[in-house]
Amino acid sequence: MITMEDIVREGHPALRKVTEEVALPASDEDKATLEEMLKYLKNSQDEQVCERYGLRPGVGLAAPQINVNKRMMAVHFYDLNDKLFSYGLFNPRIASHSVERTYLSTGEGCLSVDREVPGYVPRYRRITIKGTDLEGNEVKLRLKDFAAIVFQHEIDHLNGIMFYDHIDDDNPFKEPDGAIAVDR
Ligand code: LHY
Ligand code: NI
Repeated sequence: MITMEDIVREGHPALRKVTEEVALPASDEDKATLEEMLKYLKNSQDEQVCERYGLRPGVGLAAPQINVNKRMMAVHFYDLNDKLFSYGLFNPRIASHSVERTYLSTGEGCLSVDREVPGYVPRYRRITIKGTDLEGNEVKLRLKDFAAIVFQHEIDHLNGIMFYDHIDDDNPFKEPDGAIAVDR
């Protein structure tokens, strides 16, 4: 199973690479890796497993974070309406997005960053994601607010981008133009 020992931290070159497209249909090995990533998220949200293995709770994970240079990401969380978003995706991409922005009022964190980085991270408020799920189905997801933020955070990892790259250095808590805050 994936534990915090497998998760690379800030400064590791894997986090700054643009990852490679996954050849589809996915190999058994790629599928197994992605399933493990999704399993990490579920484990990290299970109080007992989390405690026992010293996991840091997470809602999203991207392959470069376990030093795998491929376009794969997993998410597992409930949104404000208790709707479950649980996916392992190959080659996810933003097919379209709103002009309107959003940001998490608490700022963002990252399983690969062992410090707090204060500031607002501007994100698109609505996005449409296209990708391929663990069963090999092409999926199209329309996401907004918190769900949109998490997917954008993970897709950024596939392009070597960290959340704090988006924070305004001079004024970290500047309200992004035309943005609505999300509380989670
Ligand atoms: N995981 C973060 C986590 O806490 C994702 C995240 C995204 C947190 C947006 C807060 C806001 O689950 C990762 O760092 N994955 O890359
Ligand atoms: Ni992250």
